[in-house]
Order: sequence, then structure tokens, then C-alpha cells
Amino acid sequence: MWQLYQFPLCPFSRKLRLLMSEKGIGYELWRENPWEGRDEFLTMNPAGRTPVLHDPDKGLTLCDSRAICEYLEETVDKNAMIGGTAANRAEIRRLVALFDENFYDDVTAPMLLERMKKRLILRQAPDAKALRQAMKLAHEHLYYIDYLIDRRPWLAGATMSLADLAAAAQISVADYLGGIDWSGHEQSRGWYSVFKSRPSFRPLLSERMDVIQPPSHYADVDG
Ligand SMILES: N[C@@H](CCC(=O)N[C@@H](CS)C(=O)NCC(=O)O)C(=O)O
Repeated sequence: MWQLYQFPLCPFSRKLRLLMSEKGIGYELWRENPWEGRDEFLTMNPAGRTPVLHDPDKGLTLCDSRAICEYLEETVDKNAMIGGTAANRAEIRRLVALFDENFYDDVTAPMLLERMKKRLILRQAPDAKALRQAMKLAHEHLYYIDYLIDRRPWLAGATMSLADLAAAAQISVADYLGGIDWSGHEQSRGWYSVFKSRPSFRPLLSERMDVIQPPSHYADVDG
């Protein structure tokens, strides 16, 4: 059985969990706080980042969420999440990069720093200006999702794909940390609430990160 090393608010681990669940791949969750720099963890992933996917029976260790998602796509046929024509697949990969890189840098990473790391690790107060800037940039990203959903049923086209999983994973962490204001984003809200009711998403929404509590609408399917 796969062992997934992660912590509840790691968006890249969330993307992987969504993919594994949608493809029906079983796994065990192993809690890892990458900032602690545990020796055994650094041996598995010298980059010191979650997620890491390990199969003790095969002696196989995979690192980096995008490399792992591609591996699972190549080895498990069920529910292709990077499918369609070459052009469709390029569009899926473009959007995965947009959410893994731009959304993460603009919104999720600053929210994690200000609301999680400063509280749990650095024992510092959050910087209100940095939080306002992250929330402003979240609006820009939600406007782009509104634009896409006005034109397609799912972010990258006619069917759900890894692009939707990557976006929902980032947004769910930002939402947990109070960084998402859904007002004025009906298309994004509708797309995300369909997602929230999927069996793959429910376990993520019920998990909590230590002493940090999400806003009341966070796990509400109609919220
Ligand atoms: N490109 C990597 C990014 C992984 C990443 O940045 N993970 C964060 C947690 S969300 C991490 O482990 N950071 C190290 C730390 O917090 O010390 C991936 O897709 O897996």
C-alpha cells in the first residue's frame, strides 16, 4: 500500500490525494511536517518538501506532486485526468502549472506563512498587509476561473481533469485560512461547490490542522 507523507494544509498533497481518490488508488496517510527537517524524511526527499509517495513493498519513493501525478496517470488507466487530444493535454498542464505556481506563490504560500507558520512555528503575529495582498490576488485568480467556467464546464474543457484538482486543492487551503472571499464569483463558487460534494473531497474538508480552525462556510457544500 502506498504511504503518502503530508500535512493537512499542504495543497500539493491535497491535489495528489484528490487524484488518487478519483482513480481509486488506496493509500495510507503519514503525517510529516517538512519544516522539522526529519532525517528519515530528508533521506526520502532531499528537497525536504511534501508530498512524498512511498511504496515499501516495491521499495519505490516518488517526490514532487507533478512528477507523482504524471507517474500515476501513466501507470493507472482508470479515470484519466490528463486525457484527450495533445492540445487538450497541453491545456490541462498549462492550468496545473498556473495553480501550482502562480496561485501558490500569490495566495496559498503567503496565507500559509501568515496564518499557519507564524502561529505554529515562528510564534509571530500575522502581517495584515501581506494578508490583504494575498486576498486581493485571490480575487484576480477567481476572476480567471469565472472567465473559464463561462466558456467550459470544467477548467480545461469538457471533462474534469487534473487542472480542476490542482485548482481546488490550492483554493481549499486558501479558503481554510480565510483567504477566499467568494462574493462576486458565482461561476467559481458553483464550480467549487460541485467539487466539494465529491467523495474524493469530503475527507479533506473534515480534517483540521492543529489549533487552526477554518471559517464556518469551509466544509459546507453550499457555502
Ligand atoms: N513543486 C513541489 C512543491 C512542494 C512544496 O512546496 N511543498 C511545501 C509544503 S506545501 C513544503 O514542503 N515546504 C517546505 C517547508 O515548509 O519547509 C510539488 O509540487 O510537490
